[in-house]
Amino acid sequence: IKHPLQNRWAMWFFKNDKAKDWCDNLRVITTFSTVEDFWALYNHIQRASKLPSGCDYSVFKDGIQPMWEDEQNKRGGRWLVNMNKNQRHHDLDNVWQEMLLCLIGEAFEEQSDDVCGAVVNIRNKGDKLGIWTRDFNRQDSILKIGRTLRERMNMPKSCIMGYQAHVDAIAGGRAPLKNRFEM
Ligand code: M7G
Repeated sequence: IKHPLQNRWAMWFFKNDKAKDWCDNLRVITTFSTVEDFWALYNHIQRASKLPSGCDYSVFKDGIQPMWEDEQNKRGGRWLVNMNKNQRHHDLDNVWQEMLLCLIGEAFEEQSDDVCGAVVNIRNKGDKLGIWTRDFNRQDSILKIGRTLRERMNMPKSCIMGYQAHVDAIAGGRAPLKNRFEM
């Protein structure tokens, strides 16, 4: 018998094809709801660090699309972890794996309900990891999630994480997004 997870999750892949709309480049790979099915999937697919630049993996609760516009995301935001270029080789896959284990293992405990999913962006300018939560007004919950993340990922104190609201991303503009919270 397989070990059930608390939630069913969907894993998504994004491949940057500039000829298409952003949404049309996003595909579900599969869903899973047991520990064994997660590892079967994880071990079968390409490591994040081996993806071409411009690609993303996302893992979201089943029913939530990994986009700002989803009903469960539109009032939310993300904790963003920026990686520098030489971290792709050493750290990226480990940090992403730890993020996924936090997610599917419900490491955020009472805050788990606030968590929608996680994203890794492979980018030449620097890879990014994010945990998306459903409401940027829920400060206490967001800060607890941030604290758990920092501990579990063993992030050095020198590494600052920012929380950005999706509404700010949608509003766009050329200026860098302001952080609603930092830690
Ligand atoms: P990115 O892939 O998050 O980061 O956003 P990057 O700038 O490092 O590549 C790149 C662009 O993709 C954004 O400026 C948007 O045009 C588009 N995009 C990204 N996301 C996450 C969304 C989304 O959730 N919804 C929509 N409509 N577009 C998005």
